[in-house]
Amino acid sequence: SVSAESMAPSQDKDYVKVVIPKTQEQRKRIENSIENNFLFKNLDEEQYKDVIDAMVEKRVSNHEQIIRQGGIGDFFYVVETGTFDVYVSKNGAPPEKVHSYGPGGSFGELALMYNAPRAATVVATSDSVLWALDRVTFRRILMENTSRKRKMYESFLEEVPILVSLEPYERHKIADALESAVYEDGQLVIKQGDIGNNFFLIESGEASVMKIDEEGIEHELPGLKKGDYFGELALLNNKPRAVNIKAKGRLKVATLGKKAFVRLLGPVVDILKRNSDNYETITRNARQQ
Ligand code: 1OR
Repeated sequence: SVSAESMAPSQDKDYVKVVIPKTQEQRKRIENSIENNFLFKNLDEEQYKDVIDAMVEKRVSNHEQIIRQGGIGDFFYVVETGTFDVYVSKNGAPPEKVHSYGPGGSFGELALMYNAPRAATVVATSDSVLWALDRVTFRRILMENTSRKRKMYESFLEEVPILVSLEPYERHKIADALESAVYEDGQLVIKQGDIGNNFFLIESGEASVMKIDEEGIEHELPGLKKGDYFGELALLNNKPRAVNIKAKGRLKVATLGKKAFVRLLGPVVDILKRNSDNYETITRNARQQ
């Protein structure tokens, strides 16, 4: 379990900033590596500079072990180039591969956030370049945002039916990437025919679903409620939005961009596709009414 104390970001300003001298070229490479990483979103200018100042370049060879399950957490890592596999051994059983990372990925935050032993072993599967951030700087700058978001979405994501089959850690990664948005009664969330860029989960409220047929006649389809999702179809099939979706009363949604959707919902894509087969039946039934 996680004690409140270990989660509290340090309040005192009584720290010495870590500054590892680096070239302009190295700074540029760090910026590119963290550009699409959600843990680095919403940093102010000073925090952003402090993080880059503190990072250390680490070149590793194929097969090199970066983190050992059970070990002590010292650094958080961002991948600039190369690939890594993650292994977990449960109750002394042989380690199983559970995940892999490529450029832009990051790992090693759990032990630093929770003052816990390393939860997995991470091994390079090619010659690679990493940027390592020390524990103190990680906790001072990156932890607050990360743990706030993971906590905020945790209980909600546990109750989303499509996500129940995921590991808790996979839901944490989804939480890192989610952004909430609010729509007022009657506001259009998705417009039929538009290009799709986002996936939506309903945090609270309801949405109505309307399909306009070839003759321009609007048909009402079954509505959506808390825990339901929408917007996946255009992302799965690269097709225009198939329906109009409107807020029915105040609607709060959590959204994922397309890239994050593909990366994080990979394990449930088959379920999403299977479920979407039902849409045709639903649409047909609605037309017959
Ligand atoms: P850490 O500090 O514990 C190992 O060091 C890192 O591997 C860990 O932080 C995560 O950043 C990363 N479970 C736990 N840690 C994982 C997992 C994981 N995948 C990557 N890491 N999974 C659950 C396995 C039962 C895999 C989920 C896809």
